[in-house]
Amino acid sequence: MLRIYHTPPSRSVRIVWLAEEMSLPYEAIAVPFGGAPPAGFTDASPLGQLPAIEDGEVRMIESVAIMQYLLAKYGPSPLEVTKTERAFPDYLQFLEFGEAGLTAIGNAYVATRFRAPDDQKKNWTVDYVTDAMRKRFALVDRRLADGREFIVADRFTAADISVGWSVSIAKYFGILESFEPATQAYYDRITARPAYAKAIAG
Ligand SMILES: N[C@@H](CCC(=O)N[C@@H](CS)C(=O)NCC(=O)O)C(=O)O
Repeated sequence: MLRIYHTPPSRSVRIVWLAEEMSLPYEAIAVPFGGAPPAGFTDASPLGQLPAIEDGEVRMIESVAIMQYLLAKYGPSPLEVTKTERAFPDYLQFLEFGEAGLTAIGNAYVATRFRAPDDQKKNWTVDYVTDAMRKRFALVDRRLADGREFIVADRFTAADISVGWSVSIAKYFGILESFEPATQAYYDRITARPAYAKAIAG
């Protein structure tokens, strides 16, 4: 069975959320922050990061790649936009943008906020990262400003899981003081899904 190393609110939420949306059987294995890792975790996640999966002989890290793998292996699913659909380029862009554009840069913010000595918590780099993230989230605001319900393709897709987790974590860490109304409505809409509730509950 698919094993997902999962501790909310980390990026492993993306994987459990997708598995729930696809009704995939899986086992979630908790990885305590700062505690002893469970058996198998070090092999599955050489960088010690979440998420990681084991699926038979497959070991994977990188949340968006794992989503692509699960969709390809256990699909077809309407959560994926295929190359014959007009929204295919937008789908690829926002699927990747959720991690590469929106949140990868945020690791420096989180690490500095929680691990840096007090006198180094406020510095030029933190201000730069915060400003860069706000600019990147403004692209999500602009995308949603026309009233669309979902980020691409007029339906809920894996791109919403990718971007949606990023929006939720920006709220969690208070990186954005408030959302634009369209982004707030988007956040409310996608986090009301039962699959998200299951994933964030752990
Ligand atoms: N690009 C990776 C990032 C993984 C990542 O940074 N995960 C965080 C949790 S959300 C983590 O494990 N941080 C602890 C660390 O880097 O030591 C992905 O999308 O899976």
